[in-house]
Amino acid sequence: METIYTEKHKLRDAKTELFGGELVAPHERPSRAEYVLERVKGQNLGQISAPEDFGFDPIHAIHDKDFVTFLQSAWDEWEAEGFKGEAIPTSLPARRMAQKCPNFIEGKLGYYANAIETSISKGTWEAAYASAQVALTGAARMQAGAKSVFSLCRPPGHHAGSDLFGGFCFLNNAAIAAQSMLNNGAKRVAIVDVDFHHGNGTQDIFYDRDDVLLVSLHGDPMDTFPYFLGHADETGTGKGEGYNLNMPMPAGTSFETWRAALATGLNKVRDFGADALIISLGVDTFENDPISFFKLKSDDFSTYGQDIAKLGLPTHFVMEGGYDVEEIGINTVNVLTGFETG
Ligand code: Q9C
Ligand code: ZN
Repeated sequence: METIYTEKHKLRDAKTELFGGELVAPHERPSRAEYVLERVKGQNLGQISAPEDFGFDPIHAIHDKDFVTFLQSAWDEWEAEGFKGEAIPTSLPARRMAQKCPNFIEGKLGYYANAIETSISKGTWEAAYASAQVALTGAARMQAGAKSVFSLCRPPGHHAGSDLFGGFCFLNNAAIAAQSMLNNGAKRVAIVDVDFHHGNGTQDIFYDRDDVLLVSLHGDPMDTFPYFLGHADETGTGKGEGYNLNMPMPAGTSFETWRAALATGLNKVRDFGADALIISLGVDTFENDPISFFKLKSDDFSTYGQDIAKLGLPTHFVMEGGYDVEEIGINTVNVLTGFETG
């Protein structure tokens, strides 16, 4: 399987994440992608290629133009104010508050945030743009007939909505890849999000559509991030009704339970008649993940990679979360090699 990767991910190197009331070193750090890359090389997964540049059009096909402009200029605007720390909002438009975007950068940050752990730092935009281009290059490979491809995206994307950032995400790489496939001839694309956290951004983007099926397996949002979306009764709206399947699960969920949910999700994908499958591949379901509560072991990742292969669909793996940095290379590549042997 070919891997798409660029060193530009290293430009996303924030110093701070708001966690437990403290500013800590971010869980979403450059070494994550480097561990995965090393393992890809060590296991001879296949060729490693640099992304092509598809420009802004495929990004604007998913994201609001003003939001994209905001991401591009946020750090410069923040720095110009002389603030000492990294850019985080302090005031958010909560229930019943005006939806007008303010002029001042601190207000803009609040307007566009769906979570505030994620500081915007110098280089964040450049890395997020490159990450989207990695996913677009993966999509182009699929369109050219590849059976599978691995887009080693960083920063991740599934918490980013059309005009929202947060949860370590800025641009929704998987959604951008899905839309690009549709714009280039695919009729139906399924996204199966196996990251521990609910893909709230992806759900928001495709909620009223019947050409993208979203299946998400995740920690119950009553008990974990992102808290406000991801419940089982969110099934889609309008013509999108029935094209969103959430499977929230409780703390301590075993692989056996998780695998049964995956089987349900894969059956739904089969019935949907997808031309192509995108896996939002977060490996924070691992038992030792520092911010999650499922109990998957390293071998389980190989097993579910095989389960996915049994669908027989062209499959694009897009990297999302996973924070036990030492093990994420092993767990990620186990899914990919499991898929290849399945
Ligand atoms: N107490 C992804 O996996 N904060 N994002 C969690 C834990 C945010 C995760 C707080 C977690 C975001 C792509
Ligand atoms: Zn996650």
